Amino acid sequence: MKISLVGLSGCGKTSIYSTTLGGMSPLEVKDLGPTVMYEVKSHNYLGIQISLWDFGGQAEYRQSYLETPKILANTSILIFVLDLHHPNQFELANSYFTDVYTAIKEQGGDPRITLFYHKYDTEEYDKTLLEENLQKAKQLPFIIRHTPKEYLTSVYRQEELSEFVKQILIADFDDLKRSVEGAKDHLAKLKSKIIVSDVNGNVITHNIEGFASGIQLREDLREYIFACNVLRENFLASESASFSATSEKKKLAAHIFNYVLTVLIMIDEDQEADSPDKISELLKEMEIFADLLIEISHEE
Ligand SMILES: Nc1nc2c(ncn2[C@@H]2O[C@H](COP(=O)(O)OP(=O)(O)O)[C@@H](O)[C@H]2O)c(=O)[nH]1
Ligand SMILES: [Mg+2]
Repeated sequence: MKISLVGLSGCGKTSIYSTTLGGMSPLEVKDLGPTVMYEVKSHNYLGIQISLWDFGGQAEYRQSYLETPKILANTSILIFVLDLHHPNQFELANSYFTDVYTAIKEQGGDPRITLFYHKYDTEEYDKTLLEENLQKAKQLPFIIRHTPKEYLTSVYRQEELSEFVKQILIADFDDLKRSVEGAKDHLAKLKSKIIVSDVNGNVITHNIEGFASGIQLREDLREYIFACNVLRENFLASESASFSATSEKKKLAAHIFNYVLTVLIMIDEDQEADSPDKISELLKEMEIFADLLIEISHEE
């Protein structure tokens, strides 16, 4: 699935990628250099193979995409990023969108259009002005004409931004959406700290306050899951496996289902425990979820 991230230079495209799928924090993206031409990043997300094309937005590159529109072909999802801190560029953004969209159409594509009203924050920006700009942006002809799915985004609300990106990635997969919602509901009812992710370390959902920021799992936990997965594959030679670690008062269990899905359960003995029934119910549900992921990756 090809996702094209498009917008004028400096509107925040690379930052959006980096703070969601790229595993960086908002502070780390402050001094990103401009993207030269375009960069393609590949991701396996819940069994779906995604290639995310970050199209550098400087004038010379914009010109070259339109001269070689083939590079825009096969876009399934077009994410257009509009910088709310630069209203003087709205008109230019409007015509850039129109040119890119026309080029994709001419290549036979029919992308789903998503719009990010980006930098919706008051980081070095005035609140009143921001709201004014938003109202002005909503009147842009391309937005009125195409009625894209809209999001108010900021890298400074990283968890929310990641949630939006996740929604966009799975929007075409109804069963998958239901399973993700199901997992969320389950976790909300449990007292143990739980993270559901895929074996590549993409967080699907968790119930730990203040834990996750981007889509990528924290590095130490990601490495732990990789290690467990290598053991499952090469030593146990099974589709699914469980691993556990205990110290005096803490217990950590990693369950891997059907090659793809992992459930990390962290139990602190000082805290009230969940009944074993509830935990095994969750694990059964996640096993079904894993089957679905396998189906999807075979369809893709
Ligand atoms: N205030 C604010 N600044 C942002 C946000 N996202 C990106 N930026 C800043 O905008 C500048 C350009 O970002 P970059 O990702 O390189 O833009 P690109 O050219 O579209 O890839 C950088 O200084 C970022 O720190 C945001 O959500 N809010
Ligand atoms: Mg860039």
